Amino acid sequence: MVSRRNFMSGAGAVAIGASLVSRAGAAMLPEAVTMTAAATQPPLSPPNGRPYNPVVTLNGWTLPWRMKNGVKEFHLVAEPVLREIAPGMKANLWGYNGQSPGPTIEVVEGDRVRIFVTNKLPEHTSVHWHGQRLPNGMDGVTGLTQPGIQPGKTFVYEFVAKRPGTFMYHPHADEMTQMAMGMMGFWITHPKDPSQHRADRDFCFLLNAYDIDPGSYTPKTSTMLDFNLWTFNSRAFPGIDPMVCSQGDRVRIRVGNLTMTNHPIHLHGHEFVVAGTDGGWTPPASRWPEVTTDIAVGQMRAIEFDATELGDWAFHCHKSHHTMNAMGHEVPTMIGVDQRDVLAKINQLVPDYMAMGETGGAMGEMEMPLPDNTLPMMTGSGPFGGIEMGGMFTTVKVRKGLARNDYKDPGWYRHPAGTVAYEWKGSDASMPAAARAPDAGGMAARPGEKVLKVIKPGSQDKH
Ligand SMILES: [Cu+2]
Repeated sequence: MVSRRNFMSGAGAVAIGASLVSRAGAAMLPEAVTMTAAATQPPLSPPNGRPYNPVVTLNGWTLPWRMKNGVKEFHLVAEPVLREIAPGMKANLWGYNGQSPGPTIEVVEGDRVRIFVTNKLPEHTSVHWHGQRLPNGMDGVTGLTQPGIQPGKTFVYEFVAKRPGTFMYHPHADEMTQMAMGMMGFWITHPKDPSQHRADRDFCFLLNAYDIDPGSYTPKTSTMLDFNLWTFNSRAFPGIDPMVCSQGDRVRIRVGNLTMTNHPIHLHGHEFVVAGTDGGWTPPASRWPEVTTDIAVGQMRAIEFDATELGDWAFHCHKSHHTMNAMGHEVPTMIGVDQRDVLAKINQLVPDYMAMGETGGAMGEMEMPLPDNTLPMMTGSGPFGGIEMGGMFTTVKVRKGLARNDYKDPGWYRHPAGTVAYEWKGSDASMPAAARAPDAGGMAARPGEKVLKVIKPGSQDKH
């Protein structure tokens, strides 16, 4: 899926001697590799340079480089892209090298890195290397440390990746627009000793958010709070791939937040520790077990756990509106409202109208006509029916005995007999007292307990 569209552009078809190749090469940009797919690509094992254990970018990929006189050279192209948010919805975003977010850049502690940035956007841009120690003039803040990169121009950034850890990149130029359009990417600096901070599976992705009206394709860039698409790496569930692990693996998940609000990220079935932040690796003595960690705006967290428990474990933002998609946020609460009469009247005027939620939401499996190019609010189905989730939701799938580099979706977990919650089929009398349904008057009393009748203020006046 990697296309080499600009490969050796400018080299021409002239046979040249070896000594000329390097001189011609010196004037040539590294190829601008581009990606056409939104699926998770396999880890890029380093073909040259110092060894490291590569990461897997969720619904993303790692940018290839070339080595030139000991310098790692990358070529980022800032450009408009068409990103599939999930099957059934595409968005006109801005990104790098064919996708939003841009490709992950992976280097090794101590590497000298040269990044060529070509601007194919209709306005100026820059790239800020979030979290890096570098010369001030390489920090990428338009107006402050450099002039903006004008459309059609290429700038060069060069620095030594001094500190191992997890970083991000994004523009510091017309940020409101450029971040709202999806311009961001991940940066990993691996430790120079590959036996340090080792994980068997090392995933990474960015949290991002868009405001795209149902039926349209381009984000509203002035939105400050009311986003309607909450995404991992510009993908919404069920478009987000699972994170596949082998039982017993040490698993790391690195998450950066470039939305405009915080996200409490929650893993089911396992406890994790926060092993890294934007500031670097956390000292082991400072780590405590968590099942949810809040990631503030502009922050990065690397969580680690042992994948000991087999199954399909939910992994999601714990803000319930962030596990929803675009359609249906403006629906009034109808719990307890008998809508039959009014529905009959509305249906004479609007034949497709559906009454919603007399007994709750129940929208996960609802089929209603949608405008083109949008995603229903709660969607995705599993082996037991509708999952009723969208947005920032995926699964960690733990299976026995997977090969080290096997990341393909193993399908749904097959639960051993007797390990799935089941319907009670016995008699009411054989149920523990606490589990019996309350009678109409209020809470069921245990033997010897008094039932308090509560009279609310005002309720007596009506008699
Ligand atoms: Cu969230």
